[in-house]
Amino acid sequence: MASSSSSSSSCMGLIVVVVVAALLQCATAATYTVGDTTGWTIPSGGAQFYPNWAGSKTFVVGDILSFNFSPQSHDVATVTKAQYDACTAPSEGNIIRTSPANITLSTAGNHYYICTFSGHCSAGQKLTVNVVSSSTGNPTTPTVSAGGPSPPPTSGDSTPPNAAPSLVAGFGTAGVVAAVFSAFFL
Ligand SMILES: *[C@@H]1O[C@H](CO)[C@@H](O)[C@H](O)[C@H]1NC(C)=O
Ligand SMILES: [Cu+2]
Repeated sequence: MASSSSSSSSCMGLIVVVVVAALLQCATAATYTVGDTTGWTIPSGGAQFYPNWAGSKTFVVGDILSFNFSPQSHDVATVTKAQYDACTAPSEGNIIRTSPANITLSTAGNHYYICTFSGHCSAGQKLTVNVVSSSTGNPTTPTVSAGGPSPPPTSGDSTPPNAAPSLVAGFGTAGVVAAVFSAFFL
């Protein structure tokens, strides 16, 4: 009967949605070595070094920042905007002391990193990157009309702003595209 055919068809549609969504997520992932050959250090070129480095790039959800540094002299701390602005060290759980520190940019919005060694951040060893949800350059977090789950903050003051579930949101965007695709072709 038509019901069994319909059931099989919608199952195929779901598979297509998942596969297409996965492909769209993977297609744009890139790894960026922070500071390129300079690495992660007090920039001899001055405080504009890391803003200049980041400003020449477009970061997409899923991309990876690879910080190369000497662990005896530097670390990488994921911080809030307030901590970034004031060069305030976060709690220990947000500090990486091994190199390379590879950090996946899993949410859209602004992300902030500093070195917590005394004086380094204020001397320019600080990085902020603006992460967009897709390579088509939508800087705003897409609307999650399906009401995706919102993960609770891991800790009070250490959770960066814009901790929206953008991976879920990105999947949602891809899912909508795939759903339209499957509606037409299945
Ligand atoms: C970090 O990223 C670098 C550059 O892509 C890579 O060579 C290295 O293996 C990665 N390290 C870890 C622990 O993932
Ligand atoms: Cu440092």
